[in-house]
Amino acid sequence: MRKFIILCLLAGMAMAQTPKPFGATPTADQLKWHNLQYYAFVHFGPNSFTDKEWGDGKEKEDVFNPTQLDCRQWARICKAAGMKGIIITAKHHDGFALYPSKYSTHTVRESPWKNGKGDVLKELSAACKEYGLKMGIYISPWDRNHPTYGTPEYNQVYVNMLKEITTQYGDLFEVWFDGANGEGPNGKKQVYDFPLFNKTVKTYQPHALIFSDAGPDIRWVGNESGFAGETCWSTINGAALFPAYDKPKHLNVGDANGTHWIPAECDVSIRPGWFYHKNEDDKVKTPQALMDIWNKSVGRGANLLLNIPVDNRGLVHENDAKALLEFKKLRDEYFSKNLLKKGTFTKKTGADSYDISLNKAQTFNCLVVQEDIRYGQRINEFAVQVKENNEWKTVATATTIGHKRIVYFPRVKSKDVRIAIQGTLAKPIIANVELYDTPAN
Ligand code: FUL
Repeated sequence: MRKFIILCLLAGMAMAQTPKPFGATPTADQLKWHNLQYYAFVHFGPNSFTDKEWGDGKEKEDVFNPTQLDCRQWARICKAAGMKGIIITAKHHDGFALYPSKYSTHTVRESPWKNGKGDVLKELSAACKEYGLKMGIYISPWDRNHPTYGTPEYNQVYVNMLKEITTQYGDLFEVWFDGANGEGPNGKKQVYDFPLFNKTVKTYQPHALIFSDAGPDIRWVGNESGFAGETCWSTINGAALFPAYDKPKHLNVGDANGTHWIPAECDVSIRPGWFYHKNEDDKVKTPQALMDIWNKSVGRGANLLLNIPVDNRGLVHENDAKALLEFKKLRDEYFSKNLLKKGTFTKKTGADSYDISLNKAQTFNCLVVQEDIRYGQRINEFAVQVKENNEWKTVATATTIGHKRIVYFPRVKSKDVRIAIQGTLAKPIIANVELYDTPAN
């Protein structure tokens, strides 16, 4: 009996400690996705050889002939750069498939590469496995080559290709549906059957998250510069969205207390173009520019999908590799010495503040904070304060937090830091706080 009473008491305590979720919350797969934060996009195909961004679908298969294609090199560099996965253009708007699809005659099989015996997706899948990276697929619904494009039959062709892709290359973490919808070879536009496309992905890869302008799992951030809104909600009123949604500002910011959890993903290229162009070899973004993108994507609660235009040899170009690795080094300089290590501080959580007391005064200029998004996104306004001469002084203010917020302020020396929560939709739940002295200012 006594044992029973103790058990009941413990169960009661556990229940009392578990907060109630507020509003829309992420699924288990979305939670895992948030933690990835940073992964690569690879645009590769005939355009990498013809110096185009959008092929017209009439390119001869002969143009695709990389002489040194090495997916292990891509994976090695992405891994060393701190990325968690690679999403590849299995098929871009020109319709050329990087794998030998049964449903097209415009593929690697018809190209001279490896005498038509090659399969880029197969090589990438093996390389990702070897380097512990996740793999994702971009497969453009717009197809400027396929003879059925613009007819209802094409939706089935596309579904067949989706099935090939989702069943032949192991686990996929993300499937990327581009919103572009132009004319095909017969001059007609396609009416896409997105519900059927989504169903196909979920049937064969139940854990893969679907990206499109409208989700259902991940939304476009509304620009190709890599910047999430300064206020950025992972929640949005999902019923208003559709593929090729024309309100980028809405996608950029989301909706406070929105009906659906559809977090933003920032896609941006390390060069001006998505595909490789020799004349952009000296236009690779600098580590500092990439840091700015990091702060405005990951630092605003979104994920960063950074594109690397693999070159016409089939390799990540030396200049891109250099920038990626230097950016990793820079991020480590910023974020490897968290001043809030275990045992160096005490904390006190109140209804509207989170107070940290360091064991001794420290110099810092950056605070990283995360909400416990399992219970929803709640905070919409907060200030970072430090105690100086026994008085709290505000050094920075910001709006939303969500998965992560990175806040910079002029360097200060103090023993006491406070996150003063000034606006919430529900009782705030902070999961993690970090403090850094970064090279930012
Ligand atoms: C756009 C496409 O039209 C571009 O070519 C590129 O693939 C980009 C990521 O998405 O909608």
